[in-house]
Amino acid sequence: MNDISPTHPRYHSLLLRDKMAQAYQEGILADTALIAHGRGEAFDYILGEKTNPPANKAIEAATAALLLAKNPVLSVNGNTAVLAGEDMVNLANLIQAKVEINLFYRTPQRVMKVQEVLESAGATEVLGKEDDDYLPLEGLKGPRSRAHPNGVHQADVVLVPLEDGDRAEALVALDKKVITIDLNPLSRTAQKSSITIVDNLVRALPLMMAEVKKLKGCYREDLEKIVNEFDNAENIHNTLDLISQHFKRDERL
Ligand code: PTJ
Repeated sequence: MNDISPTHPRYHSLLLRDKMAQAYQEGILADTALIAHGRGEAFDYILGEKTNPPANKAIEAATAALLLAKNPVLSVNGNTAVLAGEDMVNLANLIQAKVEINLFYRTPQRVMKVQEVLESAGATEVLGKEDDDYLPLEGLKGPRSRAHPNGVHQADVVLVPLEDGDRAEALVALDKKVITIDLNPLSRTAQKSSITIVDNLVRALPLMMAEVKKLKGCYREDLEKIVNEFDNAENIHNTLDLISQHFKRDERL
């Protein structure tokens, strides 16, 4: 771990970089994980490294959808496990969701390492392990098409942070409500998902847990109203507006 001063203006971002670099050395992450992280950092910088109003709106809708779900599943890849494994497990416990590993660059070694991260974060049941049964997800090829019969395969609502576009699209085509957390509002995943939270995973998950506590006592009709009134395309459009305002503001520099 590098010695980073808490007074450094990019302290939190540098801490996360260190965590990712360390996890890469330990073989938890895919070879391209740091590139994906860097893309996320660039968008986060443009978004002011804060949770913006459209993200808060999506967080509310996503939480309502998860509370309404019969079989909610939280899908975890390498980046998600390293950046926010504990928050994913805590959120799953809070809403009684299942946790399932799904890796784009799947190897038995990485699956075991991600499983270890989740178990040491307190997960008692992890699906998608190397020896687990699985059914292929229609419309997808390769290892990422693996879906646990009691997990993603039968889920009605799936949270897929930092997902690839093909898998998000395939899940939507199977009539599942797909919630993603992705800092890039232009990614295919962001555009194709049912509810897109354009925010950093590390900020969005604690806010989702706070929202669960807020919405837990609500009537189903109130939760349904929140979900039905949410317009993902409009919300992404509002995020893109924020980004363009950011650039206009900086024209003076
Ligand atoms: O562990 P694996 O094998 O499943 O591989 C995981 C990665 C992330 C490497 C793989 O799925 C991949 O290549 O993803 P992409 O296609 O690069 O997409 C990752 C998306 O996540 C990009 O749109 C990034 O902007 C976004 N992103 C990166 N870091 C964050 C993020 N979004 C939210 N919070 C972040 N911290």
